[in-house]
Amino acid sequence: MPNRETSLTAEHLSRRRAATAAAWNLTDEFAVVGAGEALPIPGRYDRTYPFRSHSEYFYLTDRERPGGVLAFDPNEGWFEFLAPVTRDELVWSGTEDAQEGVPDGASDVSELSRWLEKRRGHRCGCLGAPVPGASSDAHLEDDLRYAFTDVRRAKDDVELARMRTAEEATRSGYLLLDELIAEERTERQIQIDLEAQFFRGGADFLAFDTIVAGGRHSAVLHFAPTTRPLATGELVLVDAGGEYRGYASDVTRTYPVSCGFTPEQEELYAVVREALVAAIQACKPGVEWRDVHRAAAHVVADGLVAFGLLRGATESLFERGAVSLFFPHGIGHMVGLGIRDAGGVLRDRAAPGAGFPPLRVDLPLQTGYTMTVEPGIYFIPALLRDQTKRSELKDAVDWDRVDALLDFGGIRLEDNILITDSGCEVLTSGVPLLGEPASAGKSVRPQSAGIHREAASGDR
Ligand SMILES: [Mn+2]
Repeated sequence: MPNRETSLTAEHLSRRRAATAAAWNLTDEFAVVGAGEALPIPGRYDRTYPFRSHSEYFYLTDRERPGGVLAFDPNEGWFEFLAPVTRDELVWSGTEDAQEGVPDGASDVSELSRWLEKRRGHRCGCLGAPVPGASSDAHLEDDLRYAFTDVRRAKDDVELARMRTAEEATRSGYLLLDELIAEERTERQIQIDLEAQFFRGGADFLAFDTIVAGGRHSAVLHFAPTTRPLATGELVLVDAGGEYRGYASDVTRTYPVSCGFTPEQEELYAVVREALVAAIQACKPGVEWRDVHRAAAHVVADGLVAFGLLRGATESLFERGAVSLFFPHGIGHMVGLGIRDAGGVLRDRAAPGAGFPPLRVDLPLQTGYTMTVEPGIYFIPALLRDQTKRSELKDAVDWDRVDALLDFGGIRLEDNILITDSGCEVLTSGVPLLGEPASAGKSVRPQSAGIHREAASGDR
């Protein structure tokens, strides 16, 4: 069994901090990283939204607690300032091992102002949530965040262990969907049972708001479940994931309700699945993420030509925007510490060019990166009724066919991958794709040296 130790040791923390300090390469400046404060819910007296530390703070402290500040002076090292635990807090919300005051090795956050005062006149870069009393130099802040984001991209063993725990919880929920999805059940009922199973399966939080979208709703990319019952012949798209100790999983599957796919659904499902496989096969160190997108988009283009919806050559359909009418989002994003992890666009790079949707991630992949791969084909009336597009793409799209499919909904398939030295590992291989039993996943997917797809029942 791979190392599944999900607790962060002092060594991990000092390794992360050392890598960060090296990337910052400060001489005369200093940095502060804020945890943030619990946000009051307007009008609800002392109620607050669930607190999550800023990811930049959490990565360097592993603390899920408001009010803290981690500070770094290149000549004196790291300083930790914490909001002291109060007696009231112990009475109302204290955990078993919490004690009044601040733990050894940390200072009361009220001492931060003195620490800042001592460094007055030096430039300060403020990361994480805003730090009261610190005035951030915007240029330095940008540089520090840019370097730090790069440090955070490749996952260490504790991060991966937490992600695997989250993936396992998510898998246990998805395995229930077979019985949950049925005619007359509502999106909401499915959501409730799915989320409960995530928690039973070991999740300690939801990675994001669960999407359960039946029928036409499946063409809305981030649809919130309703009490509308599912009907036979519809598609239902489920995009959901559990989280564990801050680390997320993010899986999408699309299913037929009750009696299997219609021929049109089946054909388009096969195209999306082929796009998923092609994109995953493209993932290895050094490959540009935009090229992973392009690989999936080309499969979608060819599939829609074969389906009879598009006419023309693959790359030209992509560049002219005919593909993004039906696949309007990027191929995926970085996932890990939260559902949107340290992605971003490398500096000084031009937009990827015609045909691409806005990309949240535009950089070359490296070993240790964890990404979602999530192609889709949707019939989104808001995009497909656009008269300008209709005249621009008059020859490339069979618009009569489009009109007949405006109620089709959408299909998306999403896995999470870990970039390895030789290719990638599919972290979510335990969640079955239709036509592919989870336990036999490895043998059903096209063989490729680049993909390592673990058997779901094996050692994870
Ligand atoms: Mn996603």
